[in-house]
Formats: sequence, structure tokens, C-alpha cells
Amino acid sequence: KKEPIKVLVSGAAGQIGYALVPLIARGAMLGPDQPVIIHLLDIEPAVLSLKAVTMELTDAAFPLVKGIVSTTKAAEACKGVKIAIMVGGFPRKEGMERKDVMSRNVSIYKGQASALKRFAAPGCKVLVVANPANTNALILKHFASPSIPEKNISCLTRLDHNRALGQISERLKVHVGDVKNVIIWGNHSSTQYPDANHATVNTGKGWKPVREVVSDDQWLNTEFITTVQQRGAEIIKARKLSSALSAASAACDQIHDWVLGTPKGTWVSMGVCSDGSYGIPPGLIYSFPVTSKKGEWSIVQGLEIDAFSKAKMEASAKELIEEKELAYSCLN
Ligand code: NAX
Repeated sequence: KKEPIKVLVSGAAGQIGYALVPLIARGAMLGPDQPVIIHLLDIEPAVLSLKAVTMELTDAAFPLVKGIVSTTKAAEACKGVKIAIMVGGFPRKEGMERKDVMSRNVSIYKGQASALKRFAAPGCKVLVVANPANTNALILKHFASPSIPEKNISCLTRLDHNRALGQISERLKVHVGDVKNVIIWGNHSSTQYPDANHATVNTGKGWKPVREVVSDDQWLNTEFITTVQQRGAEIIKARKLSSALSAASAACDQIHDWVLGTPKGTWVSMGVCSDGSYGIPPGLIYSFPVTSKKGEWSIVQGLEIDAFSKAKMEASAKELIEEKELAYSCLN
């Protein structure tokens, strides 16, 4: 019989939290036989909504849920957690300067890094969802080191990855499970580069390159890229709220594959600390194609990168360097 794993969700009273918590409680993240103790963290102004989520979680009577900790204190929330999903952050409001938003998030992620560093279980894996996701993860990495090593910190780009799979499956009228190995390179922002050059599709007679099957390079080089880059904005326009269902599902997928492993021959996209692969400056949190085995991810090596891709990958790295500089300037 498996011991329960403590899982933290910060920003638990928000809309992604509301969609994410039941997925974790159902076993979609860590497996249908893995009991969990769910730690819910939010801030004082959201305390009533936090209470409501906690009550609903109790009312749903999930058999896998062996306990609930609901708190506004980071130290209590981080105690003994093996998995931390950081959804809480400060959103950009109309009229706010980029620097002001960055500065708020830098101080949140600095504080939460030190709470995780002190109270999380050894080997805790952290997934940062809150925007600016890559740079929040970078700050967390900086302040949680060395207790939480960089290999245990990632940011969410699986939503962008899944969106790319979705677009190709719609275009080719195949099931989304029959498309794999797209790549999201770079920042979880509009400079991200959705790359289908190595993606394959199951034609029923084996896996073939998406480029061959689509037979429309123009679409893959233009509309496909912008649709994935702009999908978040499109959802906001239609829903008057940002993506929550798909974001929660992607957060689940990212932890699931990281912890339980990627299927043979399949990679996924994850924002992880660059080791210099593909010429991306070491230390940046950048989205790469990764495989995972026994709870450890590694960047897929040796993919051929053409000039078009290289330029897009560099542009997103450049944006991340600028974000990093802005974030560090907020520390002084
Ligand atoms: P909500 O505003 O609904 O929820 C955020 C919650 O975080 C609120 O309940 C708030 O009280 C809480 N919070 C604020 N500061 C906190 C702190 N210091 N400690 C703990 N909790 C805190 O936003 P939601 O739609 O749930 O989105 C959450 C974050 O995900 C946003 O930053 C958003 O930009 C980001 N996203 C990232 C995505 C990705 O793919 N990486 C996609 C979806 C989403 O846009």
C-alpha cells in the first residue's frame, strides 16, 4: 500500500486551482493508486474562496485524498511537500508597468522559495505556473538553491505543447493521441516557438513526419505558429477569463510525465534550466523537448535546427535574458 504524497497548490482559491485540485484528487496527476494529502495555499484576501474550495474538496469525498491542509501561511503549506505547483502570483492589471508586475512576483517567488527550501520534503519537485512563468521559476531557483536543485524546478509550457498537438490534430483530422513530438521552445509568452519540424503523426501505417502529411509548409510556418502563440489571448477574448481547464490539465500532464516518465519514443515540452543545449544560455529557464525517466528529465539532444528555427529560438532566449535582467533589477 502506497504512503500518501503531500502535494502543494499555491493560488488554490483561483480559477486554475479550482480546476486543478479535483484532477489531483482523482489521481490524474500521480496515478489512480497514489493517495495524496493536498495542501492549499492562498493569501488573506482570498481566504473565503479558499475555504469554499476546501469545503468542496471534502464534499467530493475523493477516496485518494487522505488529508487537506488549507492555509494562508507559506511555511505551513510547504511542510513536507514532495510536489509543489505554484499557481499563485500577481496578475498584470491595466495601466501597470511591466516592472511593477515583475517586482511583485519577484518578491512572491523569493518568499516562496525560502519557504520551500526550509519546509519542503527532500527531493521536492516544483512546477511554476504563474506568469511570468519562466522568470518566476528562475527567481525560485535562485533563492531555493542549493536545498532544491535546479533539476527539481520547472515551469509550465505543456499547455502550449498540448495546444500545438491540438492544432495539428484538427488540421489533419486525426485523434490528438496520434500526433506527437511537437516542441515548444523558449518563453511561455508570445515569443515562444512552436516547432513541428520533428513532429510525427500515426497514419495507421506507421508514424510519418507531420511535414510530409500536412503537405502545406506555408500553414506550418505561419498560421500554426501564431495560433499557438496567441491561443491564450483568444481564450481570454471569448471567455473574458484566461484558460483554466486546459492549464490545470496541462499542469497535471507535466507532473505526471516528469514523475512517472514519458512513453518510449515520445518527448514533451517543459520549461527547465538550460545547460547550454542548442546554444541557449546556461541557467535560463527555457522550454525544451525533454524525456523523463525515474523522475529525472533530460533534454532531447541532436535534433537538427534550421535557420528559421534558430532565429525564433534566439529571439525567445533574448526576451528571457531581458526578463531576467528586469527581475534581478527588482531585487536591488
Ligand atoms: P487567479 O487570479 O484566478 O488565481 C490566482 C490566485 O493566486 C488567487 O486566488 C490569488 O489570491 C492567489 N495568490 C496571489 N498571490 C499569492 C501568493 N503570494 N501566495 C499564494 N497565492 C497567491 O488566476 P488563474 O487564472 O488561476 O491563473 C494563475 C496564474 O497562472 C496566473 O499568473 C496566470 O497568468 C498563469 N497562467 C499560466 C499559464 C502557463 O501556461 N504557464 C497558462 C494559464 C495562466 O494564464
